[in-house]
Amino acid sequence: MNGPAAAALTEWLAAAGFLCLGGFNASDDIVLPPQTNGTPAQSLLLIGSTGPSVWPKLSTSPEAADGGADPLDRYTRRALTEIAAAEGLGVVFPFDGPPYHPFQQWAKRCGGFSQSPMGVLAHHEFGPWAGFRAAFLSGEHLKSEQGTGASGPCETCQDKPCINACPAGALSVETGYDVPKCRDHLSKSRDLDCWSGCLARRACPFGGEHRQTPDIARYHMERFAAL
Ligand code: B12
Ligand code: SF4
Ligand code: SF4
Repeated sequence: MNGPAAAALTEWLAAAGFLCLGGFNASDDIVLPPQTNGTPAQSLLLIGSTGPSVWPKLSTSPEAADGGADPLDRYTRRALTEIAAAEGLGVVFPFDGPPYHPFQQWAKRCGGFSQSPMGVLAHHEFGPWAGFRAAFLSGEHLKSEQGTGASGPCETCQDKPCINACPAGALSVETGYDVPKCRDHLSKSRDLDCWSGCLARRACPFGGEHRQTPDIARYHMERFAAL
């Protein structure tokens, strides 16, 4: 997508609290899901949010007021389905599954992201604070693939302060993120600092201005703990 259509999409996404993190064309190594009408998708746009961007929109939404489960996912589904339909695009979501769509693989294909020792992908601009909210699918090829083409910051991050910041020793370069160790630590007390946001993520020197506020971080940690 290029020109005026791309500008309109950017505006609609921003008004709903989201942004486009990149895009790419289908290729031999990445087969995309079919569009809503069943025909093969030729390109994908990755839609995300960073830190608190979506929160002001969510907090005034019907989904936040109705007391139901998973307001963020339900708001995301409604808002992004409307935008995709207005643009004639298909849409898939990261929370539909299992089986889940490979959003992290897609983000790496967009460029700008690297695999961090925490499992999340880190980005030069957004650090470890980019959440993936949807992928828009088009039957047309993108004229130019959108994304930096470069890798994220982890490979050249010498000290990797995220690793030592974890009080549970749940992270290592060799073995990545030890989920049971992290869960054991969190289960000790609801007053632990980690409940206001993973200390390892907060130690990353990239993307500090996109960091989640403590209440948003707690929302995500509660959902993680419940899975
Ligand atoms: C299942 C899942 C988990 C499981 C992981 C179990 C496992 N070993 O697979 C659990 C519950 C542990 C988990 C935890 C978290 N997750 Co999670 N998770 C997912 C989910 C829904 C599906 C992953 C999957 O199976 N994909 C299918 C395969 C085929 O796709 P893939 O791209 O190849 O998958 C890669 C990931 O699975 C990754 N991976 C493997 N193990 C783990 C463990 C963790 C913690 C993560 C993040 C990734 C990861 O490696 C795969 C190869 O690249 C994705 C959404 C999605 N659809 O991708 C979010 C997702 C990966 N999670 C995400 C996040 C942010 C978290 C949390 C940080 C949530 C939080 N608290 O804020 C926590 C980590 C806890 C912490 N310390 O803060 C984000 C990552 C964003 C990013 N920038 O990379 C995603 C993309 C959700 C989103 N909407 O943005 N998660
Ligand atoms: S601290 Fe370094 S290794 Fe850890 S997530 Fe940030 S850039 Fe990647
Ligand atoms: S939430 Fe806490 S224990 Fe879990 S990985 Fe992050 S810093 Fe470590």
